[in-house]
Amino acid sequence: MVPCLNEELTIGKVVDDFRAALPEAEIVVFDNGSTDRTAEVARARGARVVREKRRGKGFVMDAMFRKLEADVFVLVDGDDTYSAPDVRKLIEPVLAERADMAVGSRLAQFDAGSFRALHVAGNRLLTGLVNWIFQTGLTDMLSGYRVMTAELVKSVPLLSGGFEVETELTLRTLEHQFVIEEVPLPYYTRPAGSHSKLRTFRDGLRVVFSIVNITRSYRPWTFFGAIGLLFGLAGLVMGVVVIQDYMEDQFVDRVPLAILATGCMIIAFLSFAIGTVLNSVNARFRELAHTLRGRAGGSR
Ligand SMILES: Nc1nc2c(ncn2[C@@H]2O[C@H](COP(=O)(O)OP(=O)(O)OP(=O)(O)O)[C@@H](O)[C@H]2O)c(=O)[nH]1
Ligand SMILES: [Mg+2]
Repeated sequence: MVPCLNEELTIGKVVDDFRAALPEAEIVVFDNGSTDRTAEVARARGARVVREKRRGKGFVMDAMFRKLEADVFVLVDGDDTYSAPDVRKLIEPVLAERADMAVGSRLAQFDAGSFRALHVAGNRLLTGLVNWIFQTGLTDMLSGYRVMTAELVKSVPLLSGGFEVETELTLRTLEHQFVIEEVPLPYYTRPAGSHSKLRTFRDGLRVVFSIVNITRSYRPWTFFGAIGLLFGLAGLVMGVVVIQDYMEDQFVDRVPLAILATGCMIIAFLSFAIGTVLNSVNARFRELAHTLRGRAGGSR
């Protein structure tokens, strides 16, 4: 599966390289109505071309996951930055049933110009945040080179439309208790004249929001606990001052501070309460999902 938007320079080579590396595979290019010759080139090289109306890599991946049937799914960008000859290394963990998803991690070995300024640091920061919140040990959460089982592709919903889709895919995969294995693979530079669709700050922010949103839904205790802790500590500090003030002469001089401390404490308790409620709701939903999967004859 190759998501493509205006990649006429590279798509031909990507299709050829993957045909050579994986002759048994069907190659499907998902195009968002490119204004260049992407679809034409892909078709001429023997790939099936599927058109997606909704613009955005996230929408395209949602369409791929819903429309295609296969035993094993390989996802790769159409900009010729990932290594086709290594595809079997990436398929191996899935075929050997060690993992439900194998991710080509780019941070082990990459060309000097392959990442733009800030992108390595940004990726490390975002991946680190996810590792911290979700207790994982990933090295490249944003890779576009992945191999997945059919079971995973058919059970992970992708709702985000843009470049935050890799984040969403990674986090939902973990939430569904699928196993991810990373394989260090090379990452090459986009050839001269071809253009990235990624906008550093806009898409970086969208990734951050997507991490925050998914944390709120999947780890409510972490999310609301953090808010509660913040307000609780603030309320405590202010409350201690007010209590000391009262101890001195049995009279509260700092009434506004007392009210503020109370407000903070109420917010803190509310946050903890919301976190606890959502945590229980989540737990019951997980039970339900587990049961349903068992009834459907799933092997998990
Ligand atoms: N169909 C479709 N494909 C897209 C869209 N946006 C990006 N793509 C494809 O998704 C792949 C990744 O996009 P890139 O622009 O290379 O983004 P990136 O690899 O995250 O960023 P760089 O490191 O700058 O290359 C490429 O094959 C794009 O053609 C879109 O809106 N529709
Ligand atoms: Mg790219």
